[in-house]
Formats: sequence, structure tokens, C-alpha cells
Amino acid sequence: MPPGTEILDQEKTTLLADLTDAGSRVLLLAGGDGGFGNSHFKSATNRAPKRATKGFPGQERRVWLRLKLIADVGLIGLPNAGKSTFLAAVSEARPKIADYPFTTLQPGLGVAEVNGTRLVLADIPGLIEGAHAGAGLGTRFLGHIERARVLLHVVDGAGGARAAVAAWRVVRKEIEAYGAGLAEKPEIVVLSKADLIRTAAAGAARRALEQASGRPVHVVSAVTAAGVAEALSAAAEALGQ
Ligand SMILES: Nc1nc2c(ncn2[C@@H]2O[C@H](COP(=O)(O)OP(=O)(O)OP(=O)(O)O)[C@@H](O)[C@H]2O)c(=O)[nH]1
Ligand SMILES: [Mg+2]
Repeated sequence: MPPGTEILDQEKTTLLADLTDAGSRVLLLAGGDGGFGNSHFKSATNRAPKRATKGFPGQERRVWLRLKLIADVGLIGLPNAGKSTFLAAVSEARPKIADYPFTTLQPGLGVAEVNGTRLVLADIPGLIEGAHAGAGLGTRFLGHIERARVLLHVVDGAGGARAAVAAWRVVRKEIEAYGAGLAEKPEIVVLSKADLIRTAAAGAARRALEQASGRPVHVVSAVTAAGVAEALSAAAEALGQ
């Protein structure tokens, strides 16, 4: 199993094992035994024994395997916000990037280096309003960032201040509705696509978003790389804390 695999009982209520470390082993069920055949009972005096033992069947059980990726930082945001582009800018990962929503359909990982430390980032499909009720791709991919210690929230900056604040709110609402401690994780807010708007407009969007979120906002462009290293450092620092 890949590291991060959870093994749950048939009802999905009890966690039987959580394989978080590479190479860790668990014995869930005892295997069967074939018993001894008659040759096992052969001896000098009994060369053709009629005796054999029956053995016993292996245990059977239905379980669920659920992969929760192991990453330090989880990328969240609306579809098309620039999450995969950010991942591609900071790591060797080459996720699919395109100018339409739901480009990312499967979560992916990338490794970034910040001041000599390695950060594993998880890129997941975008969230939309109502995701907790199944809209879009729903929230099932959020399981992959449950183990992340820091969230990096990518907000599309190209649409200006109002759109950015609205986008940030939608995603916050969805992760709050999802639960599992996601909403309590430290959040690094990133305003993306800064190269597409004027500096003054980016500044206004940043201030509006800082006020709405109560957090510092990093203005970045994955295209020019402006602000990207700073945003990553902020994530690394939050991890350290
Ligand atoms: N100019 C500019 N375009 C960007 C930037 N970041 C992302 N884009 C573009 O925005 C579009 C969406 O980017 P993605 O990285 O695929 O967005 P995503 O958030 O991963 O989207 P989903 O996977 O659909 O959730 C693509 O056309 C990117 O090229 C940026 O910093 N500057
Ligand atoms: Mg993507």
C-alpha cells in the first residue's frame, strides 16, 4: 500500500490500521494452514503412514482502503485559481494546467525546497460552492489534505478585489462544512495571477482580502515567479510553528 493508506472495517467506522510510514507492516488477519500431509508422519518404522492433519482456513474479512496523501501543505481554492500552476512553479511536479475549471481530477504531490528544507505539497481538484453537498467533484478529495499541517489557499487575483474576497469566502465555507479539523489549520492566503492586473489593482485586492480573511495575503504570479518564494517561505514557517 502507498504510505497514507487507511484500512477501515466494513462499516467504515473503525480504523483498523493507518499505514503512515513507508515500510510499516500490520497483520490484519491470520493466514490459513494446509495441515501436514502423510509424508510428514513418515518414520523409519512407519514408511507409509495413513495419518494427516486437516489444517484450517485463513481468516476472511472485507475492509476498505482509503488513501490519504501525506503532505505538509495542502493547496485549496476554486477551480482555475492557479493551484496546479503554483505547484508547477515551486516543484518538479508537472500537473495538468489549463484555462478551464476542473483541470485537476486527481490529487498530485510535489516537493519544493525552501531554505534547505523539503516541503511536500498536495494539489487537489478545485472546490465550488455547495461542494460539501456534492456539487462539482464534491469534497472527497479533501481527505487528501486532512493530514497536511498547513493550507495554502490560492485565490484568483485577476478578477479584482470583490471577486477575490467572494472566492475566498466560498472555499472557507466549504472547508468549514467539511470539518475534520481542516478549517483550524494555519492558512497561507495567496492572491494569484498578479501579472494579469495592474499593481494598484493587485494592492487593492490584497488589502480587501487581508481585511476579509484577517491574514496576511501574498500576491504572487506563477508566470513571473513574483512573490512565489515568499508565499512558500510563509508556508514553511507556519509548518515550523
Ligand atoms: N497569467 C497567469 N496565469 C496563471 C497564473 N496561474 C495560473 N494561471 C492560469 O490559470 C489557469 C488555471 O490554472 P490551473 O493551475 O490549472 O488552476 P487550478 O487551480 O489548478 O484549476 P483546477 O485544477 O481546475 O482546480 C491556467 O490557464 C493557468 O495558465 C499566473 O500566475 N499568471
Ligand atoms: Mg489544478
